[in-house]
Amino acid sequence: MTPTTFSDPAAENAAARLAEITGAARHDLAVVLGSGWQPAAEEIGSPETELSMSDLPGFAEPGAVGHSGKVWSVPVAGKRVLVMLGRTHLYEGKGIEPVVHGVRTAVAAGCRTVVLTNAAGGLREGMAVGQPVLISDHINLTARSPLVGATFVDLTDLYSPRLRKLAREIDPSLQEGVYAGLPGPHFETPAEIRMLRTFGVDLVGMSTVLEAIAARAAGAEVFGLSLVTNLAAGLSGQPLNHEEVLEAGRASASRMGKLLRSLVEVA
Ligand code: 6GU
Repeated sequence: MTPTTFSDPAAENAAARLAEITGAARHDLAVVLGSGWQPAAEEIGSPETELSMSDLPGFAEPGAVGHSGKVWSVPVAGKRVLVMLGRTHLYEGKGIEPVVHGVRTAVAAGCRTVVLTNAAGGLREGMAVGQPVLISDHINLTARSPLVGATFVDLTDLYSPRLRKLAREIDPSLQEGVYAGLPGPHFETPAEIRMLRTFGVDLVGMSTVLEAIAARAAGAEVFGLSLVTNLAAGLSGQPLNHEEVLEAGRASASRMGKLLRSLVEVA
């Protein structure tokens, strides 16, 4: 991936402060963890430094339940990994900048690779709760872009084929799917889920797509991993709730974390 001339003063500021607090001149790889993924972070490694997102300029304190708003600097296999425990969602109403500030800060801090994880509803026949799915591509249904002006960024192979291949070598049972990112915070109606299926969507969630676009535009290699925390509306006969999403995250966190650790080692 060719580094771009992209620069974002807010991200540069936050990256400078991060370097000051952690004493690490640069970080190599960032991992953004979604709802309920906190225990997965521990599997990646022990933090050398833990800070609050509020210690860094430009970060909104994440509001959603299950997000702690911590940032860890973790040494893994000779790499310096930036783990973000939580993210800002579009549905928090703070605008698009705080949603992408984390990945932009990571890239400004030196990260050439951005790993995005999330909790998602499964749409595809045969998908099971607790199943990890590699994101092969996305459909951005937020009607927003984190880019402004004449930033005509190519999104072919947005989700790195190289990293997806490495992940499948680590775990050959991993499936891939297309993730649709919606603004939320409500879940979809059963009719919307039927529509999304006809669009070729396998996974639905409320994050990731804007961060992936911002990370690519900043010149990073992007990897996306969804955990199916529930089946999408109308597919299970049960109503959806956020607690079930968090619970499924907790149940699968250690498996997810081990996979992320292995990927970070070889990425
Ligand atoms: Cl079913 N929909 C959306 N939009 N986000 C989710 C989800 C469903 N399940 C987990 N996150």
